[in-house]
Amino acid sequence: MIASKVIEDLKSRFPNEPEYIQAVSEVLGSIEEEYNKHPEFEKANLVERLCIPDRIVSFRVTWTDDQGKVRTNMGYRIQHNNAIGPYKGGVRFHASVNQSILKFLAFEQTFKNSLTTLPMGGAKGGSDFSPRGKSNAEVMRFCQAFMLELTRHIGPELDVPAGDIGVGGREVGFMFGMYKKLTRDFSGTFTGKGREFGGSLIRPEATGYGNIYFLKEMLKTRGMDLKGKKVLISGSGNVAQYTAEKVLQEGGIVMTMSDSDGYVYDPDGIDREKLDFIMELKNLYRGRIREYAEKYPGVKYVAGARPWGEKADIATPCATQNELNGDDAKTLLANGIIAVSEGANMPSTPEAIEAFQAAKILYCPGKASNAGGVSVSGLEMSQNAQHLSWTAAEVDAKLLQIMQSIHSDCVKYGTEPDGYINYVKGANVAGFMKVAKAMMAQGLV
Ligand code: NDP
Ligand code: 2IT
Repeated sequence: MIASKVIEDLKSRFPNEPEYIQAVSEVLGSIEEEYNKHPEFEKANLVERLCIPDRIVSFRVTWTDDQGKVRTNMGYRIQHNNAIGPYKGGVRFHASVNQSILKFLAFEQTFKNSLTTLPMGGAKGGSDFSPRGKSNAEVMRFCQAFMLELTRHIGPELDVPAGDIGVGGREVGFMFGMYKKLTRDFSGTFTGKGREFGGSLIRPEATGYGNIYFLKEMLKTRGMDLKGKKVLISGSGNVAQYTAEKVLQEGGIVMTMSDSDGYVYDPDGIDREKLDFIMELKNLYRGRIREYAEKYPGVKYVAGARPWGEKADIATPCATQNELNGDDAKTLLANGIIAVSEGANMPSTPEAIEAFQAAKILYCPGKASNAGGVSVSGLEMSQNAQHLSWTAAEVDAKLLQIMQSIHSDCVKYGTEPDGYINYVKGANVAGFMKVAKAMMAQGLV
């Protein structure tokens, strides 16, 4: 395989899918050397079979808003690869959703799920519907309409969706309810369910907690920990909130959080009580982060910007793809950043990754550092299949163990001759090898 040739070919076949090409380019660039040690992979054209999804389902979703107007949105499910287990991955509801974004997410999910040590293939779905500004009843009607189509493509051993941007406990509840009504089956077909109906304890916390467990492992390789470290967090949704919670538990100082309108910088740090305010503001009232600056004196609110210009020790982007570019990376480095751990999927642009790696700081891609969410989803599937539930402490201990094992894999496959750990290479090679071996064993299917 010559990675650049495969990428050029994919670009000409899928010319309007920049995010998909970006994700594929990152992976192929780092697995090329390992792949070429196995001529049998090339003979089976494994590379194309791994890059192109098994199946793309797209459909129209028709629903009625509170004014009685009939509305339409697009719905999608990308079933990327099921070599190592049933398709598994989140559902995103956001106005920006399109096929390219979901293809990049499903591709990433395949490698991420492989890293978790659990038997899960990769998928992603979603819609260009945005829950922002919609009433509860509108969100319910939309979720039900979305499920009228999605239901026929999923199942506990076939494809198990979960949350992502714009899809939290409320949306999963509505979708699971409609799935159950249509199939008459109470099965573990969704993860991230409410704890009263089969949801795993610690699933809401899992992505953020896992992100910080991973960061701790990275810091340990340089004899450091989080105590007293200043941390920049972007986003204020699920991943950002529980990333902040774990940073506080580890003695770090949370300087910023954000939403799509701007960011807040709190010179005194966002402490436990202030984080509770943000959680309530975002989860209960669906408010804006600007309101934090209105409540607490001395807090700076910067509209239309991201927090990367602020001085800190650690940055963890937890909002969305391509939210941290090459210039941001240069600013962070000039301000003395020592580690970047991605809570979001592909938040750093290729230029930013290059800058972090050239400066040899600790940098980990989302497919490793944010794998805690899908890991606990996998644990939720196990609990559902056994019709039992584990305690929060049991699930948290398993999550920690999984994040530590992903870190070890990154060290194993990503350590360079000078000792620098290339987490991008480590995660991609480790994730790839397991899927590749499974695909080879299963023949041309
Ligand atoms: P939420 O919807 O809970 O929160 C998303 C946050 O990011 C909000 O603060 C939102 O602001 C902000 N945001 C969303 N889109 C944009 C944008 N285009 N520009 C700026 N800010 C934006 O989502 P999650 O916390 O679940 O997901 C965040 C990231 O983590 C995503 O990349 C997701 O793929 C990834 N992830 C999520 C996992 C999970 O378990 N939920 C697991 C692994 C990764 P606003 O409120 O203004 O929209
Ligand atoms: O990107 C992700 O890993 C998720 N949104 C979570 C997927 C899942 O199935 O829990």
